[in-house]
Amino acid sequence: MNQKITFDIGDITRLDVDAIVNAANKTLLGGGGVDGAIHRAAGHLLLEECKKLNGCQTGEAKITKGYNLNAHYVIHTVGPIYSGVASDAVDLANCYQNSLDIARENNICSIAFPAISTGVYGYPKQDAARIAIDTIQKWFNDNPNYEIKVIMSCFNQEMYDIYMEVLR
Ligand code: AR6
Repeated sequence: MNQKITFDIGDITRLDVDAIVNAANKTLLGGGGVDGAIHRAAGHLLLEECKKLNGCQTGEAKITKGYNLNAHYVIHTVGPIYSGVASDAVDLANCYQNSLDIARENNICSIAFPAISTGVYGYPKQDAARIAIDTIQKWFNDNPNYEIKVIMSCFNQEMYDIYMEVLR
């Protein structure tokens, strides 16, 4: 069965995949970090579509077109603002799970995730990486007949090394 996780180091906006995931905020109206990079690369029509979505709750996900990106779609999800409570991990896992569910609903066969919540939202990177990998692997097990390639986009070598550590 063709389900696998691979890793890329660099800017997620340059990836040639069906969908890239945006680590957005609840307004879905843009921001800094990967959100800012995606909106800049996609162009202003992305913001126009996002304005119609009525925001997004933490852990949930919504899809738009990709406009000027190589990716056909952007799946916007809102990670938890890390505070150390137990619900942070549940919310973060929901981001990955709900994004993959939306991918499946849209016949998306390749999807790239940034390390959601590990920037401005302050989630400890190692913990977040473990939750990401565990949740994706669980989703593969729960959806055994769906073929999809998942790329973990690492903005730098540090994040890549953390994923490798988690996989060891
Ligand atoms: N490509 C791939 N990864 C990136 C890129 C990029 N171009 N730019 C940053 N990262 P963050 P969050 C990595 O802060 O923590 C925004 O303002 C970055 O190194 O983008 O979920 C939103 O509007 C880090 O590992 O997202 C929200 O308000 C990871 O992406 C808030 O930030 C996530 O960092 C969301 O915070």
